[in-house]
Amino acid sequence: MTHTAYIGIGSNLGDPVGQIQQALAELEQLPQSQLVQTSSLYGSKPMGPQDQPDYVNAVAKLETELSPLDLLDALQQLEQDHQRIRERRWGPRTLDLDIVLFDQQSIQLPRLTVPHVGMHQRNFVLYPLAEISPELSLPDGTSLQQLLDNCPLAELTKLNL
Ligand code: A4P
Ligand code: MG
Repeated sequence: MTHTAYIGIGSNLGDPVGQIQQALAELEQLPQSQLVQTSSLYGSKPMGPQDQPDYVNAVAKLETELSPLDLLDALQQLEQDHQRIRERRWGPRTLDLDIVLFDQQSIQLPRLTVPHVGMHQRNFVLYPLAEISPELSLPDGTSLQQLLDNCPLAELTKLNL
C-alpha cells in the first residue's frame, strides 16, 4: 500500500544548504519510495538554545510503501551517515529528519509520534509544508491554514538558491 509522508529536514552545522541538498538526493534513493515534491529551502533562527548557528529547513513529500517504523529506520540511517561524516569536523548535529505527517495516521509509539509533536509551533515546518500542500489537514481535523494563522512567519526567510 502506498502512503504519503511529509519529512521535515533541518541542519545547522557544516554546510547546511549542502547537507539538505544531499539529504534530498538521498531521499530520492530511499527504497520503495518516491520523492514527489520538495519545498524551497528556508533560513530560520534557532528554536531553543540561541547559542547555535541559524538553521536551514525544508520539507519533502514522499510516496512510500514503507511502514512508519521502517521509514523512521531509513531516515535515522541517513542522519547517522551525515553525522558520521561530519562528527569529526563539526560536531554531532548536522541533519535532522522528522516524520511530520504519515497519511492521516495518529501514531503513538515509544520511538515515533506522528503528527510530529512540535509542528504546531514550528514556522520552519508549517510554511514549507504549505508551499507543497496548502490544503493539508491533521488527523484531528485541524487545517494547516489554521496552524499557519497561529504561527507567525517571524524571521523565516525563503532562500534564493
Ligand atoms: N521520534 C519521535 N517521533 C518522531 C518523528 N515524528 N520523526 C523520536 C522522527 N523522530 C521521531 O530525535 C529523538 C527521537 O525522536 C528519535 O530517536 C525518534 O525515535 P533526534 O532527532 O535523534 O533527537 P533530538 O534532536 O534531541 O530531537 P528532535 O525532536 O528531533 O529535535 P528537535 O526538537 O527537532 O530540535 N530550530 C530551527 N530553526 N530549525 C530546526 O530544524 N531543530 C531543532 C532540533 C532545534 N531547533 C531548531 C531546529
Ligand atoms: Mg529528529
